[in-house]
Amino acid sequence: MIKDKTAFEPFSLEPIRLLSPEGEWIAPFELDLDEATLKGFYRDMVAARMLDEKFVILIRTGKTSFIAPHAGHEAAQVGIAHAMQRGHDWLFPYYRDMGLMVAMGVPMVEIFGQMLGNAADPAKGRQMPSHPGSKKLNIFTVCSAIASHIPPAAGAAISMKLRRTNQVAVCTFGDGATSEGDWHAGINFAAVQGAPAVFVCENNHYAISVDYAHQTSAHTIADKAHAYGIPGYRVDGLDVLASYYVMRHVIERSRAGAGAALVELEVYRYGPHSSADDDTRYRPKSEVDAARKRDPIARFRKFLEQRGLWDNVAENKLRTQIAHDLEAALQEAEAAGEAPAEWMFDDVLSSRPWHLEEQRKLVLDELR
Ligand SMILES: Cc1ncc(C[n+]2csc(CCOP(=O)(O)OP(=O)(O)O)c2C)c(N)n1
Repeated sequence: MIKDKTAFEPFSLEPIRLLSPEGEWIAPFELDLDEATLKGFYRDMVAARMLDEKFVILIRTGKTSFIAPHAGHEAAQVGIAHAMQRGHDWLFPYYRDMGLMVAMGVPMVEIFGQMLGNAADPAKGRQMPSHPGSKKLNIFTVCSAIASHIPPAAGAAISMKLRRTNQVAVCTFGDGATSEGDWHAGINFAAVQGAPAVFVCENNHYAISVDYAHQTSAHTIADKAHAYGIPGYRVDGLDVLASYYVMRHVIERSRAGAGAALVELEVYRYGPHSSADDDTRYRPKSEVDAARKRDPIARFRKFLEQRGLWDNVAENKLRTQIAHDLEAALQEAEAAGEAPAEWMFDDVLSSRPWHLEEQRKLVLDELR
């Protein structure tokens, strides 16, 4: 039972939901978000979706080599970002979080630079595409190895507690990650240390072709929190307001000293696992079509329309603006050109030892 926005109950049988599938506000407490904030959520969700569509063009035209579609995860990702103190708290994301990057405020030029791996890439072209990070915004760089970022998130949170920085570490991952040893070790450590860490599963029910029933016999991912003595919240991740309010409650409870928590945001991934996957091999098209009818963006739009905050004119204006911004950012990123080859030797060690110096010289001579 939900009593109010500061008292969500963990381990609910049904996912916590504040918006009906038709976009009606069904929470037993007053909405306390102003018009600009609500429209900001919607703008970020639409931008995330349009970015996902743009990535498909990038892969089909050979401009990038890897994408991990995030369409279907927008409500969850926008809810997570807006519940954080962005730039103060730390985010430990995973590769499907490009919509989360948009909502965190990572500049689009940096996002495209990362996808192109060129001179516009803050990671200097040394990462796999769809593996962003941001030093400025306290976003830990994505690592491909599933769940390998859980122990670093736990460590950062323990450090925040010891140093009394008033920060929270928010760490995201998929349902498959919860079967990894790193996941259990990291969460146990954060829990036992009472660290301000919020672990967030974007449960899209598949780990590539492995469906939920073959992944775990746990009834829900949130239930796994029982093992570590921390609360586990199960949330409708297609509902941006439920995602936001529960995340805000859980983040602020951690910040106030109540320790770690686990949140499960139930979503659906509309696209294949990645550009290297054919999802028609393991899930019926009818399942994807049915999921598309529960689109988180359409649902939130209905909510805004019912409150007189949105219409077709606003929708067209928004989409035109985002399309323009995305194209401008992509062109700016492309214009940056290739990442200089010698960048691969930068920032590896605090000073370059003789053998790296020698290799750097070899590369430069070769290029000349
Ligand atoms: C340690 C490790 N094992 C296997 C892989 C290969 N792999 C890449 S993504 C993935 C599935 C992860 O699924 P999930 O955690 O549910 O996240 P999703 O991609 O569904 O969002 C696997 C097995 C990997 N990257 N790292």
